[in-house]
Amino acid sequence: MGKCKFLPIPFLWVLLLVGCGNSASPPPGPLFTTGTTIFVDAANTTGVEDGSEAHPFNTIQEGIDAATSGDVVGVAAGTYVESVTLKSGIELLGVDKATTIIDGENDEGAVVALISVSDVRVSGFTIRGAIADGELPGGAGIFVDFPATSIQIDDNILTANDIGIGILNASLGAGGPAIDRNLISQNNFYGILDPGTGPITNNVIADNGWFGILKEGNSAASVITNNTIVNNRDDGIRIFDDRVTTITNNIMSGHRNFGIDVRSANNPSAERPLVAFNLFFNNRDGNFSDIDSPVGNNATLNTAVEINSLAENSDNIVVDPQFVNPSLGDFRLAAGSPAIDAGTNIGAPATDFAGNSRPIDGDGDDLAIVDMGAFERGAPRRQFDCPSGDVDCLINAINTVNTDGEASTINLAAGVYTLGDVNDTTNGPSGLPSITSFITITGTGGGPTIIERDPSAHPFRILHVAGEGDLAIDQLTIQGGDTGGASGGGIFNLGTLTLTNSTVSDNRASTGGGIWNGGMVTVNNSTVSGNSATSLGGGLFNNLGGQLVLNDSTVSGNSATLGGGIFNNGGGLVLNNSTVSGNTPDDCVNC
Ligand SMILES: [Ca+2]
Ligand SMILES: [Ca+2]
Ligand SMILES: [Ca+2]
Repeated sequence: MGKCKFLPIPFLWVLLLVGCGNSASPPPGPLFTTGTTIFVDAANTTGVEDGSEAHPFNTIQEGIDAATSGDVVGVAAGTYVESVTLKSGIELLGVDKATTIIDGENDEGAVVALISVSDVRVSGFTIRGAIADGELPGGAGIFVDFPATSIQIDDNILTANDIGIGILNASLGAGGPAIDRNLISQNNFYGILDPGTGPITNNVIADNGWFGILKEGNSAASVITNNTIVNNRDDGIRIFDDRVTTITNNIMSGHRNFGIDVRSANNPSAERPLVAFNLFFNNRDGNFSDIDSPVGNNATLNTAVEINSLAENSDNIVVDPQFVNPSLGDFRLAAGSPAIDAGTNIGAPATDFAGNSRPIDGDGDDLAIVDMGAFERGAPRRQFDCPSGDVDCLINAINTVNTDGEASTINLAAGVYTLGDVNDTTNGPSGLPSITSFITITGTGGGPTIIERDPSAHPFRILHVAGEGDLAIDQLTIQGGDTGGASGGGIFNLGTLTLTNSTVSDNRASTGGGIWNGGMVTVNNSTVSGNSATSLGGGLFNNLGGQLVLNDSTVSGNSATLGGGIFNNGGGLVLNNSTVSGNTPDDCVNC
């Protein structure tokens, strides 16, 4: 859990759509309920198509044509080379936006057209290929004309179009589309053109050729909240002769021109945008441009003081947002980002781009405030810091976490932590309290960090992980444990144990001299060496029902009666790029 898989560049955006960290919430909305769903699957080449689950249509338009108001058109993964036109009252849902692709193949108009419709939803697709050879007005991935109420465009990828989402006649509609949680990137001209009255929330709008969002020519009043708008070639947001627009909780960075560019030269009735609680950074020509009379202020405003000096503006900041990995398209907020808990909860959406709920107290001050941008960062982990060799600090920290259950990291200064007494007797004696909660123990560098048993003390192992425990060890050496007859000389694991950049050495037991496992053990870039067992598994013993995974690790110089390196007693065992060699009398039994 909590693992975030980074993907190669061509698929970097997949990172954003699968979500990472503590993301758990699936996209909202029902998917593919038999009885109300028309099924579409490009893979159906039988020639028999009736829209049932057994005989799906093989084009999306066939599914829409067969649907009546209230139906869902559910589309299986695949690439659909077509342009589709929606009807009112239909939900068009792809099963997975990364793999359910509508490709207009250089359609000069729209790939998905919503013309004078209401009560429709488009969700779960990659939509691409609306391209008009560089000519205006250009093609739109999703094109909305005469927007009415209840149009929802959410959780899509719009890329490789002239315009990601284009709306026409927005000022005439009763309500514009709600545009939420879309990745709108690498379109030739605009990310979103003239959004109308609907809220624009939680979108990542990046690397588009001109503007991230353009509101032009009396588009209706709209709300732009909690978007991450980055690296578009021209402006992040341009407001041109427009109705009042509320812009809050957004991040605008890396634009060649302006973060926000307000122009109103031609229309004395144009209204001022309300700009509050946004983050601006590194917009080359200026963060906030407001240059045209008669209603403009004729200025380029760069500092937060300057931007907030306008009567309509407040609480904006100018600072590096500290994205996790912007060069790989990962615009989540890193720990310590100034955008964490810096927005306003008023008017903020209840979830973020990844579908995680907002707001979360991301800075640990017990106040849950919405973050700026499309991503809400999770709660910080509690940290304990122990001075070099302070065993009491380590024991007290483990006891505290076991008692209150709040996942925590214990940082150990470099040095030797020598255990002199038994602290727990579960499955035999241990020098530290049994781990019954979520704990990371990490060396902080600057030299080795060693946890060892005092050689003159009574026998005990170093660590015990209970079935409900989850222990991660990083940059530590676990050495000198001796159970005096029980199993697991260094570590006895029944729960989840992860060793990274660590060493388990010179421990002794009956079975599992270094580690005895009946749960889940993952060993990354670590060494298990010089351990011994009087019977089975000198380095590691993996019991029936256990899972043992070694990545980029070494098991060497251990000894036992059988299975000097590893004795696998019927558990799952995976060796990835790892070495098991030089053990006595053998390296690996049942491997
Ligand atoms: Ca067909
Ligand atoms: Ca927050
Ligand atoms: Ca807070």
